[in-house]
Amino acid sequence: MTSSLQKTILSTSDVARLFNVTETTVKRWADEGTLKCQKTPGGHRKFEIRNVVEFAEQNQFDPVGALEIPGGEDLGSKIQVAVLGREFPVLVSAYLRKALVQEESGLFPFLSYLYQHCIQLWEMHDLVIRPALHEIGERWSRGEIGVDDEHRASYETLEALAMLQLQIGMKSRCGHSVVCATLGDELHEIGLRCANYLFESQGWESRYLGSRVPSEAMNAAIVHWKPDIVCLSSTYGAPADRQKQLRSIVDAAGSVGAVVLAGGALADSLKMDEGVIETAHNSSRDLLCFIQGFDRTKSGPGGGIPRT
Ligand code: B12
Repeated sequence: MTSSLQKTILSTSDVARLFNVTETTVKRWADEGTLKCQKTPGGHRKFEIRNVVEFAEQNQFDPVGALEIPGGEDLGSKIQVAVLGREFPVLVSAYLRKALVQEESGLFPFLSYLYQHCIQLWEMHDLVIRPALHEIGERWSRGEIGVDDEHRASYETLEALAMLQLQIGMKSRCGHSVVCATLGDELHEIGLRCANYLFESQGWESRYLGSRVPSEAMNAAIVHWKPDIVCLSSTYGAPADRQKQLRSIVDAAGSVGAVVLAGGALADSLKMDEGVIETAHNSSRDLLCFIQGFDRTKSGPGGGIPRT
């Protein structure tokens, strides 16, 4: 049975419930074409979640009703209340449970549920996933959970983010491109994935190289693809090694006029005296502001970058 948490298509009554309007109103929106819908052979209107979210954004409608979470979800009613009240600490606890307790329904249905209620991608990254994984790191360092739990939670998170991305889909291409990679021996990749999906959701073409890319391969990719931005994420590793690799990346990026943008826990230690590198942005929210204000013609140190 498909639960509401797993829905990718909403019915007329679901949409009516989300916005606290009658089904007749939803049908009118659909028939007028303001809210995109498909009709089943039986004539029922069906709504793709991405279209409902886009409709809500365009009309500045906030969901005021939470979709049902059927039986079996211990946290069901708490999640419903939290998603409407944007009580992020409750959503972080729910994420943690789902990441650590095998019997709980998975992380993708949960993220999808948040998306259905118009919680934005950057909010999921910065206010749910990041604090939840931070807590997992704390529990691991206190010896309360094993490395296996941490690995599983990471894997499930990466998978859930990928599935969510399929559901959200891409805005039409904006003509900009980015190369995404981590530095050195770095295995921490979730922050980079968040950045990658944010770029894609804004219509950027992303060449995602992931972690442990040899320096020469990374530089060759930069020179080949000539991206507008080289996006780096750094969490762990010896400063001297990172700095050396960074120097060569900045040179490669400079040769094609790309801006180098770094984030992650160690981003601040990546500041360079010279070269085009931006480290002022260290969250998905900042990154979104940056992407939305990006203007390659003004690129250069600090160029085209709105300070928040
Ligand atoms: C998951 C995890 C792992 C996973 C990574 C799996 C994967 N595929 O990514 C695994 C199990 C492999 C791992 C391994 C290790 N880990 Co680890 N890990 C973590 C953990 C729990 C979560 C990190 C994470 O994904 N966070 C979620 C993301 C969303 O947050 P984020 O990375 O900060 O990204 C956000 C922002 O920083 C920003 N951002 C990130 N990148 C970018 C880029 C740009 C351009 C912008 C604008 C923004 C931006 O936006 C993101 C969204 O908000 C942290 C705990 C913690 N406190 O962070 C420990 C942690 C980072 N790990 C740690 C350690 C010690 C290790 C190991 C050395 C353990 C070991 N002894 O083997 C190895 C190192 C391996 C290596 N060579 O890299 C320490 C690091 C301490 C330190 N700084 O020295 C931590 C802090 C745990 C701890 N409490 O001690 N780890």
